[in-house]
Amino acid sequence: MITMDDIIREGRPTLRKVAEEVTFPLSDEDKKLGKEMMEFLENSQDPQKAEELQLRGGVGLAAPQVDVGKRITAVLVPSMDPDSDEPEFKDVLYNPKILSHSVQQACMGEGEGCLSVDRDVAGYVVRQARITLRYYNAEGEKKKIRLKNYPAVVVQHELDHLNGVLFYDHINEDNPFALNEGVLVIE
Ligand code: NB4
Ligand code: NI
Repeated sequence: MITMDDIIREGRPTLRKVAEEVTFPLSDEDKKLGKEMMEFLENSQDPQKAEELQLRGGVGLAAPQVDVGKRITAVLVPSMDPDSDEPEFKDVLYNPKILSHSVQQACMGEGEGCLSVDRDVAGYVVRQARITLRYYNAEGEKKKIRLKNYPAVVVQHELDHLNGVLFYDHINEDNPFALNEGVLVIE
């Protein structure tokens, strides 16, 4: 089981490297890692388990964060509708790639946090509002999906990890809350 002790923090070299693609059929190791990463997110979103295991809440986790330099990420975006228990988006993504994106940009109104960064870094992280994503699932099936707003931002945060990029790399140092016109602020 993955816990906070398995998550490496900024300063560790793996977080700044470009991760390697996985090959298909997936090895048992790559399948197991994907499952464990999703289990971490599920536990982190379960108030009881998160408390017991002392987990920070997470909606995404990328393999480099557990010191594995492979292009694997788990995403679990809960539904925004409190009456639905169907997640907004849930999957383990192998070799994900953004095929195209909107001109429109978006950012989280609260800024972003990262399980590999033990401090608050304030500021807007401006990303693409909508993306067309291609990835392979654990069964090796090719998926092509469109995501917008919150789930699109989460996936872009995770893809950054696969390329050695951390969220604060995108924050304007001089004016962390500077925003160009037309950027959608996700509340
Ligand atoms: C990834 C996110 C940072 C910004 C937005 C948010 C949380 C993360 C990092 C975009 C992607 C992890 C991976 C949350 C959280 C809302 C949903 C459901 C119930 C608690 C949970 C809290 F925890 N970010 N943390 N940060 N990362 N929303 N929520 N809630 O997930 O570093 O690379 O459980
Ligand atoms: Ni992160």
